[in-house]
Amino acid sequence: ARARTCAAVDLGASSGRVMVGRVGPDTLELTEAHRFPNRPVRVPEGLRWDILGLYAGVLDGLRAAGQVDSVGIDSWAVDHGLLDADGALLGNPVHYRDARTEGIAEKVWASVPAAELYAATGLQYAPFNTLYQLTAARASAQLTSAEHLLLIPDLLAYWLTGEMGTELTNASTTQLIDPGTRDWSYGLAERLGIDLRLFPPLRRPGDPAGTLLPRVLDETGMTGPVPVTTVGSHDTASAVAAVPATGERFAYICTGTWSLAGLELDAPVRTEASRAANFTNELGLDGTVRYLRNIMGLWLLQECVREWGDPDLGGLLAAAAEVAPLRSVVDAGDAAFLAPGRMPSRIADACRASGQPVPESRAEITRCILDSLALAHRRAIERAQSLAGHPVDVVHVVGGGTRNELLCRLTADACGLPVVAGPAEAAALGNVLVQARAHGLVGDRAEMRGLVARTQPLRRYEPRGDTAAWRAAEARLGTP
Ligand code: ADP
Ligand code: LRH
Repeated sequence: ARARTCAAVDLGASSGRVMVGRVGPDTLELTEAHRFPNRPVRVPEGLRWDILGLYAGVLDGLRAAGQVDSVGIDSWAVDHGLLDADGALLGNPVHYRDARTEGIAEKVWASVPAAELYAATGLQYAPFNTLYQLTAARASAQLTSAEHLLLIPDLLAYWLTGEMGTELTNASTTQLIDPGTRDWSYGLAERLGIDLRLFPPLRRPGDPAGTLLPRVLDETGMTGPVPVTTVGSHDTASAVAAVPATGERFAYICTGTWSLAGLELDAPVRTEASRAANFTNELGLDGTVRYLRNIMGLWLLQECVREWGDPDLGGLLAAAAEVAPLRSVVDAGDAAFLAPGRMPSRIADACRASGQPVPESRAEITRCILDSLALAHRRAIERAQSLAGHPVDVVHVVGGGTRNELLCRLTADACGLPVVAGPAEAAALGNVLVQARAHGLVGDRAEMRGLVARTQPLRRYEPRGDTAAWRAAEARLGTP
């Protein structure tokens, strides 16, 4: 059978990579062409993405990939570049961890109550939702003079092709989309004074997104035409597309900088109970909804490791495995952990405040983080099932965190369900598969997932013991 070569540009908050996928009806092979760090930069006005550095990494990666049949791009959500009337970028995109959105939500809720926002958009409250970022920037010189707003993957696609669009799965994280109509929430935007004309027209996974510009072909050593194909450009949408589930009764956890834990549904859940539990309804492929909760994820560990001067991760995890379990836990869903800096002492403070032993050694702090993540996974998956009325028998863990065996094992124990871990590069695989599908090489979602399950190494963790200890730890944290 035919097979084709698709390049996946996948930018995570901690690293960017260009992966090369060889895909056919019975083939799915992924190799890494290039990986580069994603290091945000603090300047006097705040925390910024080094977007030119990332774009240079993308070009290096495409050159290393060699000639390909198609290119797709996904990245972290909500962030964007503002462009002037000439199509030039106005400044470095603001990082979603920047402090500019502090106190902004309360202002928005004064004109549109939080319950009404949730009913209209189904989106969780997170301070960084694009809606709040745009409100924070309202009077800024950049936003006032901007003619176009491009979400990060759409900005890179524009630089590669010269064509502008707004990809739907990522647009759903702006909090300006109605998950029922899967179109802009026009009335809401008008009430909030957000000009939707900044966004170029919506495009959907599978749509063509132009071809590489002659200059880009030159720089990457490719021969044109090379199409850019729209994928689920939100990295989480791409990752969920590659979850190797074989039925409907599954939950997923996308573990990387974040843990995104929840379900794939046919329709959004916009009940008051769902809002109170801060579950989000992001849009996925083929009319699906990603019903999930954002958990701080391995960010907590990344920030500690950074503060400790980058010790070897393997050694740290081995030591953490020897520490007594569930001594102290923190609420890994708490937005208090969003900002960078001083993470070990912030974790110690949270343990002290809840009357638990304060973790002191690096191994103890690491164990506290992993126990806390597993506990947050348990809570999200349990709540998602009851709020959506959708029971599951298995938890699929995908993303970089699948390389952390202790985390996978603790997650199985905490959930009291088997965990199937892998693939680690789920977002890149989902990206490649959607390109392949647009080019007629694979069939529907179930077929894409079947192909991942047949071809990628997966590891199964059976739950050990009962979940009593986890329920007791949960009680120490209160209700959320
Ligand atoms: P993102 O896409 O958000 O940048 P990734 O999915 O690449 O994140 O996951 C990165 C995380 O995966 C790291 O922070 C680290 O905790 C974990 N990780 C990566 N490699 C390993 C490894 N060899 N052992 C344990 N954990 C790992
Ligand atoms: C993960 C992710 C997540 C968003 C966050 C901003 O990379 O896209 O789904 O909530 O970044």
